[in-house]
Amino acid sequence: MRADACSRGWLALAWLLGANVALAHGERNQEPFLRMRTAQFYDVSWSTDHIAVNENVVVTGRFRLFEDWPANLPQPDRVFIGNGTPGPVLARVESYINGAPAIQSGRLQLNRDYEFKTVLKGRIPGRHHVHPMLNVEGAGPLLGPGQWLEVSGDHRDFKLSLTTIDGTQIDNLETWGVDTVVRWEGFWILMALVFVGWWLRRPLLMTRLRALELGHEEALVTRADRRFGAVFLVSTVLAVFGAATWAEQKYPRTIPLQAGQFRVEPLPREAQEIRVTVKRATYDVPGRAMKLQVEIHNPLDRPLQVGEFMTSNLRFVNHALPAAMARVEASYPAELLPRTGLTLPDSTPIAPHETRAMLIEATDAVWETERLTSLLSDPDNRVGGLLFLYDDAGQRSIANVSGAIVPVFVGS
Ligand SMILES: [Cu+2]
Repeated sequence: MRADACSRGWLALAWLLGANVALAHGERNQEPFLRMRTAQFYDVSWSTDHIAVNENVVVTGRFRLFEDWPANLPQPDRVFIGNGTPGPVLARVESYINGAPAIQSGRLQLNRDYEFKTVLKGRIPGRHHVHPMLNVEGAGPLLGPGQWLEVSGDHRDFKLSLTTIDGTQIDNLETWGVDTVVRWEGFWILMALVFVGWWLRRPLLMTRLRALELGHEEALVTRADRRFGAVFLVSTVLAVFGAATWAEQKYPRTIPLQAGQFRVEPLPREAQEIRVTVKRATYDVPGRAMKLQVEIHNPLDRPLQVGEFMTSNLRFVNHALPAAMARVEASYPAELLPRTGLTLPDSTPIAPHETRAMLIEATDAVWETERLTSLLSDPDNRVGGLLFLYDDAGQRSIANVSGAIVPVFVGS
């Protein structure tokens, strides 16, 4: 949510300055190493692009925690699945990782894949950018792709009703218990006012300083003051004790949500993992082209073809491969699907058990517009992403791609 708050600030500033801004919400401001080498989201889809207040949108997909996780980031020892939206415009009513409820945080493993599902309920009307998101303790929010969602209706109609495990019916969680909070806050504010008022009704500051200077400090605290102090102390302790007892009796069963951690097994590994070694990676600055010279070993008994290179939620798809094109969901945001896709100077299938050196090119202005070219000034200068390969039966395999990248400033 840090990114949200920050980008809202910038949006407000840009609006004040009369600038024409695109209404996304700050995902492009994250450093490239955070976006290219942490959580790699894929197969993400949104059940709809329009809901009314109180209706649900379901976001599903998978992510892989990248093998070449940045050394300067903490490991994903405590991870929480959420959603990246501009503020609490949706209420997350359900979340799952690999089918298990992901209400709590938990440890996830690097270089493994997980399936997620979140159910989000429309709360505040408007046009919102909705991302799946992983919060990794110490590393911050890691965003998946964002899709626009229209929420129509009236916020005043929003209702979050549920039945607790002890059978208590909660008509609307939004307002439930708020009266009690207001009453107690009011009580403590009153106590504070009485205490401060007691001392404020006297002559203040200069008079008291003068008394101190003359050595009359005893006159500053009277017997009545001491008695008041004692009564106040006792009544404060009694109020705290009484309130705790009252709450204990009214709500005898409470379960702290975040006290435990969830444990979930990652999805099974692919039977035979495909090894991709990056021999040389360059970014052609004037040509806006990422060129990866790789060596791919095909351990399978079927020929393989490169179908897609995915990094930072951008999908460079090989348009010549129907199996890869079929995997592009209709709901996937168009701005994250560069038009030229993936260029392969040598597109002949990699034969079973062959090791092939090949060039993969991803050329698009999106490197600039998504502000990924600043990776050239990242201290560790590494690029990362997933390579999707398909065999002749359309079966997909996913391989990690990572390596050091060198900028090329002069056109070749
Ligand atoms: Cu966004």
